[in-house]
Amino acid sequence: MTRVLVIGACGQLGSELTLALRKLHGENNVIASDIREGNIELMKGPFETLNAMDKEGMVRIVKKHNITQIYHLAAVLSAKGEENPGFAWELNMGSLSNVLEIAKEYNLDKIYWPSSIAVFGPNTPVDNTPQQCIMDPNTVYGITKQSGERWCEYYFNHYGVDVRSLRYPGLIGYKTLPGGGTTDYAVDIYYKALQEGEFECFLSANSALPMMYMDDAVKATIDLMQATPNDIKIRSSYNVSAISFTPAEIAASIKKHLPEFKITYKPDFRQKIADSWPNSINDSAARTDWGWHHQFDLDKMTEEILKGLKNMKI
Ligand code: AKB
Repeated sequence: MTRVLVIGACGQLGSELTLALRKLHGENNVIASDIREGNIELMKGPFETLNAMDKEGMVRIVKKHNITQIYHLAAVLSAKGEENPGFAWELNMGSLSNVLEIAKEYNLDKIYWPSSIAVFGPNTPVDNTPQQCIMDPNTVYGITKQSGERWCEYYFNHYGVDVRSLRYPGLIGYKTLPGGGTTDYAVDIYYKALQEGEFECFLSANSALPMMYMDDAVKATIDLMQATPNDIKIRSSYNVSAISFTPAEIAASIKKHLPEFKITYKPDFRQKIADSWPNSINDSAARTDWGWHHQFDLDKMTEEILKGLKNMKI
């Protein structure tokens, strides 16, 4: 029987992925865990308080719930990581090492760990960035994601741990707010458009970045984890892509619904991070190997988010 532990379940991705996993595997077979409690919906199912750096605590939960799969989502993101690089390294790498070691020691069936477009850097080809190319990340977050990819592949090659990973672009959902990322402006903009009718963007008008609506991110993750092991040809992390847009383009998409909406630009330190990342991603390996395809373009996503936020009375 599949018994899942989600680490970092109360974050932006975790809150939605955990609910989807509960639908798939059964409410009581998916244990959410985080350092703090999550929203009401998430807390309806099983929950354990866990600091991702606490290996003994993790082992205790794995044994208590007979866990067979771990989704390890806890991480310090790009912008936040630059405030305290030493801590970001410790948390991101230490927690991944704990999970991989536990998977090896307790013979777990499968592990999921997210990587990011932050593995790319200033010398990476910016358009249609290939799966394999120069990777010279210059944020601590990107360095941990690239090291993590190497570590995952190592555990697969040397110890047979069935670890799978995606290089997420900026993830855009509205149900739980993200924290500490460079792509987070693309979530905040929808809240500000409805609440204040205007938004000051910390990136410049023409900074194109790869992005993905949360429903597509959840689908990509579950599709990858459901694929048969032989179809997973890449054990570091797969490029996945959906849409790519600039702040000016997302503002134009919002204006179709809220014509009075105004955007201004005041780039800060996050501009440099955005400038070091690709504009768009080539994900042909994911599409060929396990059939990845996305469903949401920019306008469809805008429509969904504005409708959802209005229903939440934002
Ligand atoms: C961030 O902006 O740090 C993240 C990411 C692209 O991994 N959303």
